[in-house]
Amino acid sequence: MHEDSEALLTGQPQQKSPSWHRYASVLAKRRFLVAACSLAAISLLCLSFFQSIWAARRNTTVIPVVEDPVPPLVLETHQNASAAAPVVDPHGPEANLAGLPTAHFRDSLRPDRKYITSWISAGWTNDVMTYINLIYLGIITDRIPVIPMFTPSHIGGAVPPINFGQVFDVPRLRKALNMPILEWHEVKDGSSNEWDEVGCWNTWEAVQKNEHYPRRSQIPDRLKLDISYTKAPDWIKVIPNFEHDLHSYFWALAALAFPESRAANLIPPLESPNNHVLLPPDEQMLCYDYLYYVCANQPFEMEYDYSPAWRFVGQYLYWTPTIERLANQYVRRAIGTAEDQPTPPWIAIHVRRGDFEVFCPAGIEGCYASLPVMARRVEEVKAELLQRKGISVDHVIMTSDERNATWWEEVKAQGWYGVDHSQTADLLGPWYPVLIDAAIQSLGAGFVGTDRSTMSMLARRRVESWSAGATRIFKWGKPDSDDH
Ligand SMILES: Nc1nc2c(ncn2[C@@H]2O[C@H](COP(=O)(O)OP(=O)(O)OP(=O)(O)O)[C@@H](O)[C@H]2O)c(=O)[nH]1
Ligand SMILES: *[C@@H]1O[C@H](CO)[C@@H](O)[C@H](O)[C@H]1NC(C)=O
Ligand SMILES: *[C@@H]1O[C@H](CO)[C@@H](O)[C@H](O)[C@H]1NC(C)=O
Repeated sequence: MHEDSEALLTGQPQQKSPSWHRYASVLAKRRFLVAACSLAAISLLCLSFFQSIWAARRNTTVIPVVEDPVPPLVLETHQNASAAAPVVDPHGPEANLAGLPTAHFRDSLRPDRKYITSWISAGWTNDVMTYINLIYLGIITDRIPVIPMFTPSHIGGAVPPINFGQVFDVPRLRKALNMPILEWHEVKDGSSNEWDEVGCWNTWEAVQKNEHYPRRSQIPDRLKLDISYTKAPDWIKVIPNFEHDLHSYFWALAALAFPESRAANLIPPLESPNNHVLLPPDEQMLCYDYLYYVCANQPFEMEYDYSPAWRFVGQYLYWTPTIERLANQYVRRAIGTAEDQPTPPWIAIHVRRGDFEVFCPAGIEGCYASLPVMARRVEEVKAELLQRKGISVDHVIMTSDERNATWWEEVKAQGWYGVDHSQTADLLGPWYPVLIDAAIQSLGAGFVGTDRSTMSMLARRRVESWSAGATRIFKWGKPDSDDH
């Protein structure tokens, strides 16, 4: 399900010159560095010197805004800091940024690289999809995606954000896509109190007419970005003038990343909220307000087999080894497997409830799918796994945002297991119940999920892409919605 936004912004355009001097001095500093390093014979030494500083710093850096909870349940540690010389990933920050994170983001950028970024503004699953779209747009514009953090939504607004790389395996993604992918905390120092002025495209006002401002997001404030927005042309919108859809085309947005279409579509920008500057869309750190509603062919296409964002990006976005290990650990505990035994294969169910009540105007009685209906879908999945892959799966794990204890008793009466999250938030942090559940949903041999839930949709796609698993999505809304 997608959500919509809030609040207001106004501002009369007024001409002010951008602060080029700052950029020029960065360039000058960088030229000095480059000159120093290129004294032919010592250049290699320079490189390894910076790499070793980098490696040393990376092993000790604490990012104040987003702390990495060290899960006490984790058995293996990460890297051995004093182990052999670091191998530089050509797609990582060392090779694609000027150095360590800086107080102003521009000081980190390499003049010979182009970057792309965007913000999030919905529930966590939608935010994952939005970052998938950002990376796909990076592919087709030949730019390096710079991914911000995840900000809390359903888990409570006061919860600190979590870095993208604490959830998803970024090194593995870079390798699979064979391209550089960066995170904002690698570019701008998380403890910086410095604001950066930047020009971005405002897509929101080109796809809808109700909100007279760019899409709202917590991210620009978190990153201390003071943004002057330029409204994107109306032709980015998939269904012209149609108020009930908000999508734009990937390639329409991509066109704006290139000099000719950019120049042809420049109009007076909106003033930035802090310093009241007017800036055209940045050419080095290209940015768009919001990329959730973007498609290649039709709205909400990540559901469909051909979805390029899923095929070229989403399916390669694996959980970090830590998340994956936690998911296995929680499954073993749920079904009573000893810690030192391999996790047996399982079928996960995702029942999305919570705010889905709004789809049940006549009350939830008979609106949600019943457990016997889900049980039939589970039996279909078991039968398909046996027939198609010759595996017989006995364990069924329920994940849900439902809190009704009576309902959970009925779940257990089906012979299914629940995941015990009574300690999870306290031990690991408030992000972890949903992260672990999402991983459990996606790492099984089969999956049964809720129609209209993007969390279920991503789990289904992952099970299909990662394990060629068997999946079913149950419908709901009427007593007989999925009663077959
Ligand atoms: N722990 C846990 N939380 C869940 C589960 N299902 C839903 N939630 C919570 O409810 C939120 C709803 O999903 P979001 O991903 O935030 O919202 P969304 O992107 O609109 O996703 P859908 O509403 O499912 O389409 C999740 O982020 C969780 O916080 C679940 O199975 N386990
Ligand atoms: C890390 O690696 C070094 C060198 O290989 C070794 O001497 C040291 O014992 C290792 N430390 C840990 C904690 O594994
Ligand atoms: C809790 O679930 C039970 C069984 O599904 C249901 O009968 C009951 O009405 C629910 N209670 C609430 C408060 O929704």
